[in-house]
Amino acid sequence: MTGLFITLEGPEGAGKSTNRDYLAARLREQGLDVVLTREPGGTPLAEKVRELLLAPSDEAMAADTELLLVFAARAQHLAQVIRPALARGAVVLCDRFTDATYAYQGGGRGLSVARIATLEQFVQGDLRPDLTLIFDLPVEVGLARAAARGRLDRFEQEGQAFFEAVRHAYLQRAEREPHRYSRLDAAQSLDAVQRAIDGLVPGIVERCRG
Ligand code: T5A
Repeated sequence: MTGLFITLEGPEGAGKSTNRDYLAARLREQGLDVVLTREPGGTPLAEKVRELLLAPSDEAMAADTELLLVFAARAQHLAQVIRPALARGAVVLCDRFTDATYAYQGGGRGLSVARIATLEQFVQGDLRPDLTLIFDLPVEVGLARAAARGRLDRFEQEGQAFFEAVRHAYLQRAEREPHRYSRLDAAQSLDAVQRAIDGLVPGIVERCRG
């Protein structure tokens, strides 16, 4: 068995967390060791950084501060959770990872791809996800789902243009590297999305056992 690093990405309210749990259950049925985690966060310290990133505040956060906090949390998460799990042969299912940085800090905030790539290399070395599921849906549908949950976090308070840029950045990345990304139509019913996920399970199991 070799470890497999799978990330779930997409705009707000796309169904990443719901479907991460669904995929984990399907993979565990196949006898795989599955670790569920998320970003920003995934360790007690990284979860504290998450609170800083998501809490609305009177002091505007500079885009570079946001970028560095995201990667600081990621360094901790990699050291404590992701690398050890992959080393023991587990499947890591991570709700958001560095594609979110390219989408939100790159697409949304307008930071340069080169700057993000420098930090990516510094923090991750050569580690990249083996497979990334992109849950894609119109921005307004995702925001309506997120809003139905109640109080909006610091990112969810951004406007439509910000999230259109986030979505565009995700789709552009998926187009450039089609072998790593699998795009799912997240505007469909949850049942339909989960049937599509069922279709991915045999390939994932094969990669783990291969
Ligand atoms: N961030 C993160 C960065 O800026 N840079 C980074 O590098 C990283 C890693 C994290 C924030 O941090 C930012 C991006 C984010 O703004 P988060 O909580 O991880 O925040 O992300 P959110 O997208 O805000 O999480 P959500 O919980 O809103 O979205 P999910 O996980 O995609 O959606 P989920 O599964 O919680 O579903 C939302 C609701 O929709 C329903 C669910 O039941 C739930 O009620 N739903 C559906 N309803 C109908 N049809 C479907 N197909 C449905 N799928 C789900």
